[in-house]
Amino acid sequence: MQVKNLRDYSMKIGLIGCQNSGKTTIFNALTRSEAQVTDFSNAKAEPNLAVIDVEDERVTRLSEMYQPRKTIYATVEFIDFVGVAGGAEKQGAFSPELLQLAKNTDALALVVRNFSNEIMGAPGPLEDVARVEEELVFSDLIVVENRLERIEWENKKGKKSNQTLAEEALLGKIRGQLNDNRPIRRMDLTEEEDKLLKGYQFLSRKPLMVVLNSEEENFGRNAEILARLQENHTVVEFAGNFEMELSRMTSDEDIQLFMEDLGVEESARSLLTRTAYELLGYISFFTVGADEVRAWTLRNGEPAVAAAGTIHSDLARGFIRAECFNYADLMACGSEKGVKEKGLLRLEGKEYRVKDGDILNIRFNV
Ligand SMILES: Nc1nc2c(ncn2[C@@H]2O[C@H](COP(=O)(O)OP(=O)(O)OP(=O)(O)O)[C@@H](O)[C@H]2O)c(=O)[nH]1
Ligand SMILES: [Mg+2]
Repeated sequence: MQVKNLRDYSMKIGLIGCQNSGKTTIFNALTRSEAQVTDFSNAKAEPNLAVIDVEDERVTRLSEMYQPRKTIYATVEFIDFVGVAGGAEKQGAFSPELLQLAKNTDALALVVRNFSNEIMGAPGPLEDVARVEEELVFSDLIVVENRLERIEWENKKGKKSNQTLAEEALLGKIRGQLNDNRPIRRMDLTEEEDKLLKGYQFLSRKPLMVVLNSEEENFGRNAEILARLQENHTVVEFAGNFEMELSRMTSDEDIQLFMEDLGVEESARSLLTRTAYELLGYISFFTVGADEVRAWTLRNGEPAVAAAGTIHSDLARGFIRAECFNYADLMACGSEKGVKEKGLLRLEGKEYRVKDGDILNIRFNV
């Protein structure tokens, strides 16, 4: 995966799917927005955008403990795209502008309709997933073909370099994969190959999860469809309409009752962001103090010096040690003092692999 600096970073998740699959409904539920939901497909080409805090109870509890002046949650941005048309309208399922936006996302959430609708008829979630995947593959195929043509033209002019030869070979391999209707996501690419693809933002390479948008009446009774979808994808199930109504409710007690009633254990917002973190291999670490309690995002497996760099480049440059304890230990001991007394405060070096829930204080000198 491409390395990017996660400082001031907001994870971007694009909601894509066929027309009328409930993307805007789910977007509203996730972001407590009131974007227009229609039965007829939206001619409006502009996607809806919203940035929300990542619900993380740990940040809330840390904030209660430290009473800081500022509490900063990680954020996630949702982008609600126009639906992918089927049949004859298929050409240009993604307009150039949409394509550009979709390319800048970190992950895609493919919303599939699992409710009947007067206009669209009975749902076909498996077919819809296949159709949208095809659309992603098709969009990448165009990019690959164009680039290969360009390379060939340059080759003819005698501009061969080892770099372009390697790129040509790799793109040829990818083209074969795409022609077999297989997303690039499923290819095992070497580090070398990954580097060659740095300038590309292939849609079928984006981490993707499927959101099965079920009718309230059927929610929780779709084991068979879920199992089929899970053969190839990470899947979550929502009852979109229900979630949208839930997001408009203000009483925590009512929300709890409604959720219990339908057998929903976790809010859509929390489930989706948590799944995205897992899909992307992201973890959270925290910084705490009287001034600020803050959640930061890091890729799983990254060392303490990278965590320091996420906070500020100076902290990475002048890194001495990381004072480190874990959120779970803090909660068990009741205070930072308790953590120290139990000997659970550690001093870690640059190479220490940061774990989800670590609380770090970077000692540095520049
Ligand atoms: N029964 C039922 N209807 C839903 C659900 N989610 C969405 N709908 C309905 O499906 C229709 C389309 O919903 P939208 O959220 O606008 O769908 P969309 O995917 O954004 O549609 P486009 O942007 O036009 O592609 C509306 O009439 C919604 O009320 C659901 O969970 N259950
Ligand atoms: Mg919509």
